[in-house]
Amino acid sequence: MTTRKVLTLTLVRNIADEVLMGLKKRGFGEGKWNGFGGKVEPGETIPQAAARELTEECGLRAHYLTKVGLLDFEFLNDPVIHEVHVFETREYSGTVVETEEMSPKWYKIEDIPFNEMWLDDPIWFPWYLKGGPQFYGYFLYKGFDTILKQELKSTDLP
Ligand code: 6U4
Ligand code: NA
Ligand code: NA
Repeated sequence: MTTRKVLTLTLVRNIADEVLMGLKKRGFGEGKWNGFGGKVEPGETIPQAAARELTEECGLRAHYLTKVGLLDFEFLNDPVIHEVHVFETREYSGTVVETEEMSPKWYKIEDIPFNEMWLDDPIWFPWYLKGGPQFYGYFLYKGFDTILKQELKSTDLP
């Protein structure tokens, strides 16, 4: 039987149009640059989890979160589907700080380090960066270095 693990992923954009990426220092995705996020805890909404994880991982407080996409990840021979809710914030306060989990850095769009990110990121990130409509993505991984199946389409998120 498959189960779903609900996660958030938040991308921060500044007025210079740079994207804040975090180098994950521990746990799932260690050594990869990524947005900020984690598991939704019991009793919180998905946007609340996104806001909490953002603050925990890089110190910023989101004033406004926009839903940009939904990603489902499956790993071959693993019954757990990772359901990742992707948000963007352009309105936030606070100071970017390094945390135990993440080492944050602003990237110009042309410098985003795709070769040190999840393999699926070069597929859906450009869609996000162009400001396209909300997207739905599905990726089936074999291990962490091979994508066996992929899908990316526009959708309307609730
Ligand atoms: P802790 O250690 O509790 O703070 P936790 O809440 O367990 O962290 P974590 O850090 O494991 O969550 O969450 C994984 C993060 O990685 C989430 O933000 C979602 C993101 N993520 C997972 N798979 C991804 C993938 N294939 N591509 C991607 N982001 C992914 O871009
Ligand atoms: Na996390
Ligand atoms: Na967490």
